[in-house]
Amino acid sequence: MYEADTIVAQATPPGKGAVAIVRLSGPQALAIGYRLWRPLKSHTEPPKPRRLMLGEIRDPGSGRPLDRALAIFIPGPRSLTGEDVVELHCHGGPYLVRSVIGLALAAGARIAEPGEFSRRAFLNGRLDLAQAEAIADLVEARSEGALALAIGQLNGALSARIDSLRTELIQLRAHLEAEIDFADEEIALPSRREIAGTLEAVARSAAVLHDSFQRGRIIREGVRATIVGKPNAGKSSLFNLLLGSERAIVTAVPGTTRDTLEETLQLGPWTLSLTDTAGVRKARDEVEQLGVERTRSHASDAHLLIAVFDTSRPFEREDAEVIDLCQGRRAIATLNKIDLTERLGMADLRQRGLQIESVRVSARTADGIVELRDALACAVSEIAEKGPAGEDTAIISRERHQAALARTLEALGKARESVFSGMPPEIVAVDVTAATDALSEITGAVNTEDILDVIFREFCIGK
Ligand SMILES: Nc1nc2c(ncn2[C@@H]2O[C@H](COP(=O)(O)OP(=O)(O)OP(=O)(O)O)[C@@H](O)[C@H]2O)c(=O)[nH]1
Ligand SMILES: [Mg+2]
Repeated sequence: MYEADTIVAQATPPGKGAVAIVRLSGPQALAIGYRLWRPLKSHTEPPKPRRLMLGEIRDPGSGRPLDRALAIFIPGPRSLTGEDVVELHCHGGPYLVRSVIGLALAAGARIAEPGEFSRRAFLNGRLDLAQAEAIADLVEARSEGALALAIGQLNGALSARIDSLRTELIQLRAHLEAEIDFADEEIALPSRREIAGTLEAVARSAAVLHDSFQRGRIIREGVRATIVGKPNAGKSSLFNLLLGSERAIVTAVPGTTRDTLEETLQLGPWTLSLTDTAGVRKARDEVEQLGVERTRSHASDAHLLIAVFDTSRPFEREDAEVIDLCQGRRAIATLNKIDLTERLGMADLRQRGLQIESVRVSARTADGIVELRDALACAVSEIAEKGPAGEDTAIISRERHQAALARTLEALGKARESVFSGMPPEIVAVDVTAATDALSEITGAVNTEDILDVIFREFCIGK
C-alpha cells in the first residue's frame, strides 16, 4: 500500500521567497502533476523528461489559474527517490504553495511523512543508510568541518570503508562454509592462523572507526563547554558576552539561572556548544535542586569546563565545590569581576588545589574577553584535533554507528577466541555472521545473497 502512494511536500523552507519547490514522488506523480500543471501552448505535450519547462498551474476543477510555474519530470528509477518525481517550481508565497499542495492532495497524492523522500530513496537502493544520514547532516552542518564530514559521507567515504570490511568478512564466511560443506574434498582453504589474521585485521580497522566517534561527534556537534561557578559569580554575564547577545537573564540575585541554557558559538573552524548553568550551592528549593543536578550532569558530560570565580568576594565553600568539579578535567579558571577590588586571586585558588590555566576578566567592562576567547579557541582546537585524522580516514559521527561497531568488535573477539580454542568452523561462522550483520546495520545492507555470490564465484561449486 505504502509504495503505491504518491507523496507530496514542499521541498524548500516555509515562508516567503522567490521560489518554492513542491515535490511529488510515486507512481502517480506524473499524472497528478500534469493535472495541476500544463505547459504553455508553445511547448510540446506531454512534458519531456529531465527538462525544466514553463507552464501554468490551474485548479483542475474550476479551471482557475494559480501561478505561472516551471516544472520538471524525472522518471524513475534514476531519480532522487527511485520513483517518478515531479517538481513544480512555483513563486514562493506560503498561501500559493498551500493551495498547490491542496490541489495535489485533491488529485490523489498524500502529504509526505518527515524524511519519507529519503526513506524511499533508501528502499529503492538510491542511497544507503549512512548516505541518507549524511543528507540530514549536510542540512544541519554549522561549520566547515561538519560540512566536509557530511559531504564525504554522502559521497560514500564511510560506506566504502564499511563495505570493504564486510567484503572481507563475507569472504571469510564463505571459506568457513566451504570447510563445513566440503570437509572431505581437496580444496585449498585458509589455515586457522590465516583466519585469525583476517579477523584481527578487520577488528583493527573496525576499532579505528569505532574510536573515530569522539572526533566525528565533535566535528558534527561541536566541542561541549559548560560554564560552572557559584551563584552570582557572573556565569550568565560571561555567557552573554561570549555569544554577543543578551541570551541569559542576569540579575544581582544569587540563584537567577535555574535551568541550563545552550547556544552555539563559532571559534575558527570549530563549533563550540556553550552551556550556562545554575550556580553550584546547597539548593534552597526543589527547582534550584533540580537545576544544580542539571549543572552537575552537564559538567560531567562536557569536554571543557569554564570555571567562573568571583574575585570580588573571599573564598567560599561553594568555590571549593567548583574546584572539585574541575579535578581531572580540562578546565579554564575564569576570574571574573576584576573591575572590583580583589579579594580572591589565582594564588588562593592554587593553594586550594586548582591547578589549571587561568584568565582574568570583567564581564561588566569586557576586559580580558579577548584572552578568554583565545584560551577557549586553543582548548577547543586541542580537543577537536585529538583522535585519528587524515584526509582519507573515514570518521563516524553518530552513536548508532558506534554501537554497531561495538557489536561488530564483540562478535569478532568471540570468533577469534573460537578459532584459537579449536572450535569447529560452524561456531566461528556464527560469530563472523553476527559481526557482518552488525556492520551491515550502518549502511543498511543485507547479506545472504552476497555470501552465496562469493561462494559460487570463488569455488565454482557444481561446475
Ligand atoms: N562589577 C561587576 N559585576 C558583574 C560582573 N559580572 C557580573 N556582574 C554582576 O554580578 C551579578 C550576577 O551576574 P550573573 O551573570 O547573573 O551571575 P550568575 O553566575 O549567572 O548567577 P546565577 O545565575 O545566580 O548563578 C549581576 O548583578 C551582574 O551584573 C563583573 O565583571 N563586574
Ligand atoms: Mg546565571
